[in-house]
Order: sequence, then C-alpha cells, then structure tokens
Amino acid sequence: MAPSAVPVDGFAHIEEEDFGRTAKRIKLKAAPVESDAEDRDAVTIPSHPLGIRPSGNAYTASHDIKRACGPFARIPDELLITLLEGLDAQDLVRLGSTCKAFYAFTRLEELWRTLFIESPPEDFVWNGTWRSTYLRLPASHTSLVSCRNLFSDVLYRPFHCTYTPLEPYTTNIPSRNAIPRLSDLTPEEFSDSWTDQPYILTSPVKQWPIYNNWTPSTLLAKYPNVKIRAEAVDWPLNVYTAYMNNSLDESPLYLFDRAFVEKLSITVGRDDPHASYWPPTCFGEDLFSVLGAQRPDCRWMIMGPARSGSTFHKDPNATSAWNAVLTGSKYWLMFPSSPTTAPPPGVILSADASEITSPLSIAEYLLSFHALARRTPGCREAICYAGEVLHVPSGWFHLVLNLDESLALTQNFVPRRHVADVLRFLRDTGDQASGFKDEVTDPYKLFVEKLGEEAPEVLAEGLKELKKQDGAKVVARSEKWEQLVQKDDAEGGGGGFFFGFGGDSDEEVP
Ligand SMILES: O=C(O)CCC(=O)C(=O)O
Ligand SMILES: [Fe+2]
Repeated sequence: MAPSAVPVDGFAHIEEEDFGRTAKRIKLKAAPVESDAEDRDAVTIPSHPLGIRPSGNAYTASHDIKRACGPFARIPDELLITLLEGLDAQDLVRLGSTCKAFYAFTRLEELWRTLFIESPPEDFVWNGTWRSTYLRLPASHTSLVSCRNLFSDVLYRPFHCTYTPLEPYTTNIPSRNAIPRLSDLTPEEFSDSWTDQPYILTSPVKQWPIYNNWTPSTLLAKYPNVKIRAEAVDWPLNVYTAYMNNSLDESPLYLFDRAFVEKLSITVGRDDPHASYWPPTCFGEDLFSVLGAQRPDCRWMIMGPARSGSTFHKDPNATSAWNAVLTGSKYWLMFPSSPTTAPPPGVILSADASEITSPLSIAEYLLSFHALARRTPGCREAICYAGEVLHVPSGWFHLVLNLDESLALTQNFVPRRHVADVLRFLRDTGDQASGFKDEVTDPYKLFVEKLGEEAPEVLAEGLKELKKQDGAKVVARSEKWEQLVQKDDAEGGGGGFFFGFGGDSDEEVP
C-alpha cells in the first residue's frame, strides 16, 4: 500500500489483513486468578489493534519481535515501561520510530496519560487517545503498525481489561448478599435500625426538580464551557463529554466535582422552595452542619462512562453518605469494617489502618478477587438504578462500577448515631481528616466546640459513647495480652514471660 499522503507521527498508514480497528474477534479464555467467569464459556474479546498478544503465546510462536531485539530483550517489560516513564513526548516518538517493539511500548496509553496530566496542553481537542490528544494528531493521522509477533502482558493487560465483559460480576447477586431495597424510611426508622446498614431507597429522588432534567447531554447543552474537576484535571464540560464518549481507557477518568452547586448556580436544601434537589428526608439531621462554612467538602457531582467508578475506599472523616443516581446505573460491592475484621479480599491496609491500598483497577479487581469477595462474610452487593439512592454507612468499604454512562450526586453527612465514630476519627487520626480548609488546624477541637454550642446533648452523648468505646478497646487489648501470655505458658514458656529492654542485662536469654 502506498504511504499516506499526510505525514503522521513517524509512520505511514499500513494496512494489514488480519488486524485493524475493525478488529476481527478472537476467542480468548479470560485469565483471572480466580473469577466467576472462569468456568463459563470463553469470552469474546477483540484482537488488539496492534496485534499484541499475551506473553504466554510467545512459547509457541516461531518469531518474537522483542526477543529479536538483542540485549534490550532482556529488560523485563515492567522495567522497560518504568524507563520509558522518564522520557518526554518527543523522545517517546523518536524511540518509537526505531523498531516495532519500541513502537508498541511507546504507545502505551498510561505513558501519555501521565505526560498529559503532568503538563496539560492548552486548548486541546480530545482526539480519542491520550497520545493523539497530546500530540494533536487527529485519529485519521494516527499510524497503526502490526506488531503481531509481540507478546507482552504489560501491553496487553489494559486492553484486555477494557474489553473483558464485566456483566458476570454484577449479575446473579446471591440473596444473602443483596442490599435491601426500601420505598422509603422515616428518620426515626433510619436512626433506630439502619445507620449501620447499606440500603437502597427506591423513590425519593424522583421528586427532585433536576431528576429527568439533568442528564449528561442536558448539562452539556447548558454548561458546555464550565470547567469541572475530573480526577487530576479541570476540563470544560464539552471536553470531558468528548472524552467520555470516545475513550478506551481501562480506568476512565472520572468526573468528581465538589463545587458543582456554585459552578452551576443552583440551590440545595429541604427548606428552599427553589432548590434543585435536597437530601432525602430519611437521613435526618447532618451534625457536620454545625461547622457552617468550616465543614469539610460534603457534596459531589459524579459523571463517567460505562466501566468508570470508584475503587475500594471508605468515605472521609468517618462520615456516612448517600449516593443518588440521576442517569445510568451503578453496581456496588460493600463490606463493613471493624478493628477486628480483615479488609475486603485484595485490599491492603497500612499498619495503623489509615491508608487503603487497592492497587488494581476495577476491572482487574473484579477479574481477580470478585469470586472470593462474593463468598466472604459481610459482603453486600446491589445495582442502584436511576432515581434511586444508596446509603453508605460510616466506615464501610465500597467499590462502585458504572454499568453505563452515569450521572449521580452524592453527599456525606454525620447522623447522630455516628457522632462518636466521627469524634474518634478526628481525635485519633486527625492527620487523615480530609476536605477541611487549611485554616482548620484542629478539626476535632472545632467539632467539639461547635457541637457543644449547637447541640450540647448530642455532644455529651457522643463523648460518652467514645469513652465507652475507649474502655472496650482497653479491655480487648488486655484480653489479647492475657491470651498471648497464656499461649506462651502453654507452649512451655515456663510461666516466665520475659519482657525487657536491650541493655538491662548482659545475660543472653536462651
Ligand atoms: O458513584 C461512585 O462512584 C461512588 C462515589 C463514592 O463512593 C464517593 O463519593 O465516596
Ligand atoms: Fe465513597
């Protein structure tokens, strides 16, 4: 084929018969560590646009592009990517023009997404990929070279995660895990029985003026140039929408804007006749409202394409939350937490339980851990549809997946029953308090002061509960201590549990 007349990024268009954008579909056995899909039929995943295949295929291949690259072939793929992360755009393009292997490696979208976020270009047009957008290459100018004999899990994995069907993980929810669905609750019922339970309210949002009036397209028509926050970028809504409608990211950039009320000039509140929406009445009072203008961030507009969502986390400052879906639907996977229970499968907590590490994307998590999560006691699951609201109790872990393009609002609040938890969080882990303005240097003191002024009986009750919990912790610790000492005795420690500081004695303890 004659090279394209349009100069492109170092390559002319090359067409191959067995790969391409309208990729033929190959049969591929999903390769989860352990998954619901494992025993099902092989899933259909398109072939990679560059023809890259998983590493295992190299064992039976007669030719291997990377292996033919001399000493470079010995660099593991992960390390190669780490090295490439140190290059700027120009160097990546140059290096990518040297051979097919580098061509493929320098195409990895994560490299370009990072470059973009570190130094966002001005006035760009979303061109379908981070690379094309960063290099200002319209899709028609982008080269596509066959790398059929390149075998790399590192390059193939994001593509696999983008295309692997997630439906098996979000359907057939076992009844023991199903989050209850309720038409409504009174604030008393909520306070008496539901503050520690996730549940879905199936009706209240349908009365909001914005319900049916706010969709991604109506917002786009009304506020195309309003800049909104999507993870690390602030983009005009029209740019984000272009991204949302045309991206193949494994973990799509998720719009999460905490200032949407001000930006879109709307009002919120149960008592405001012009309010666009209000918190569902069942959640009752929100005790962080005593902080007035000093309360931490508490509401967000959330938008994203299918497969976007939130990896496992707990909400900030031990708050509870509600999450109302305006369009689309969300799959929720939730676990309670306590100081004595393990975190959800695949989630790692730091030693002081302050940091949650869930290094996997949502798709990777579902592929690798969903089957185990589903069988783990405490697991709760549901799909929350448009018009419905899900309650996230204080301290619960949750992972959320958008099943289709979705627009939602969420608000964090402090119900009376969780005042002690919030006090404990702010007192004991104040350095992790989040969303407060910089001027708030001691959130615990501030909350105690303001709650004492506005609702002294609630503060007294909260502090009493806190003291009780502190006492219970001491008892639990001393019971654990007793158990350890007894275990030591039973194991022949001779009753002499030895505890000492280095330097106390020169004698070695045998
Ligand atoms: O809708 C979502 O992705 C969940 C949002 C969430 O969990 C949060 O705002 O804390
Ligand atoms: Fe959350």
